[in-house]
Amino acid sequence: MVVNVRIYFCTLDSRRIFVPDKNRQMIELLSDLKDEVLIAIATKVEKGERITPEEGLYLYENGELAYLGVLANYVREKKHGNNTYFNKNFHLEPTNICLYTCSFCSYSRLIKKREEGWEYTIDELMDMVKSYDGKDVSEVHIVGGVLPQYDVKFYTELFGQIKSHRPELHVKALTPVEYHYMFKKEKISYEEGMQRMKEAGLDSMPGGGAEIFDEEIRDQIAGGKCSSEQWLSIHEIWHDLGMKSNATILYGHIENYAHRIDHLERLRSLQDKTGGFQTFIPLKFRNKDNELSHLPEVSNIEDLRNYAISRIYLDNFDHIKAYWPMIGRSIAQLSLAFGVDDLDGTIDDTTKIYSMAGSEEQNPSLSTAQLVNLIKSVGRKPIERDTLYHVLKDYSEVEFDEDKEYKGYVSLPVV
Ligand code: V47
Ligand code: SF4
Repeated sequence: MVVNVRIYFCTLDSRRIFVPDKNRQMIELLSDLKDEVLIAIATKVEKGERITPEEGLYLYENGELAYLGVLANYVREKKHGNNTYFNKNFHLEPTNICLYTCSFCSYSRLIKKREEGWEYTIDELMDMVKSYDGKDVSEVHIVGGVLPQYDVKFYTELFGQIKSHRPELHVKALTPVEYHYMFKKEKISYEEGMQRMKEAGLDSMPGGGAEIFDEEIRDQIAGGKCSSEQWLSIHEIWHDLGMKSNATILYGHIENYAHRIDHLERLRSLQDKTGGFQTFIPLKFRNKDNELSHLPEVSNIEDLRNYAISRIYLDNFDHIKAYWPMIGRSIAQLSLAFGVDDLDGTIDDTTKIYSMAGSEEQNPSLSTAQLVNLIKSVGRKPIERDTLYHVLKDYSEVEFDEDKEYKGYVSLPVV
């Protein structure tokens, strides 16, 4: 499904909606909007002022899709215009066996079912890295389960070997969940541990393991693994070393809107302190084959509202990313009008976390041409970036061979 999002806004809601003008000087919202709080929030956003947690909650409870879309798109275009970023990466998943038992996780195999999972050695993982030699990828994203043998020694060795083999490949690896576990086992502080990871070749940290920060809900869905405070502390220490990381939220399970705002608020506060977060990635809970399978998944409307509120609330985050294998290509396209400016997804089928949880894309793989055309077809500008958001290539004017083939066909002379 390809949707022209601007037309979509107008036809979806017959009330008058002003898409911000080209100079982005003004945003006017629904002229017949009666709700004073929503009018006040729109005015603040237009002026670039920060909204409060109470206003954030009000948006979740009362903000209609079209209203949220206009505001989030205003912020998105003010920050990035039409630019839509993507990068080329592959995943390494050393193991899917895990000591923890997060109830939303469809991926991990408990130790007692160890034979159903995989546990790769450094040599096996390096063979996977080498299989990308000569291929146009700028990042390796490493993620997996938590097991004792995957310790400080293992990962410093792995990062070192990747860097010796391919120094320019950005290593984005692990989360506070793994780091907390391995530093505790090693009896070293977070500061020392993160310093050692940096020296070994870790370039940045992905956003996983955040789940939901509210302690009660976290305990129910992810009990036993690092606490919210520990998650935030490890990111803070990493940022203090001058390094970057991402943040996520896992939404749409047993949490409520107040928990989502609490999560966003804790991230916004830390970002005020460190400025080290690059992008925020909302992750929709998928319910296949896990202990929360009885919960229905939230609707796509709710996904778009959640992207939009994240964009409006996190005024100090540069980027909001949609993980397309999780939500599917059509919603990923639509998300570009609801605050999202970055599309992530492996160009190869190298991650199993989401397909095992019932995500839209069971074998996530898009060629560069497909990803670029997916972005172009909703009127946005595809920009390849590296992990730190340096622009590598503007694809606006690039034509791919497959596009040419198509054009050749329609331009056959009429005789
Ligand atoms: O923390 C696990 C989530 C996360 C399910 O930083 C699930 O660039 C939905 O953080 N339904 C790990 N989500 C992945 C992650 C990530 C992904 C893409 C890019 C980046 C980045 C980070 O996956 C976990 C958890 O929140 N997850 N199971 C599930 N059933
Ligand atoms: Fe383990 Fe991560 Fe799954 Fe939790 S979400 S069980 S920590 S792999």
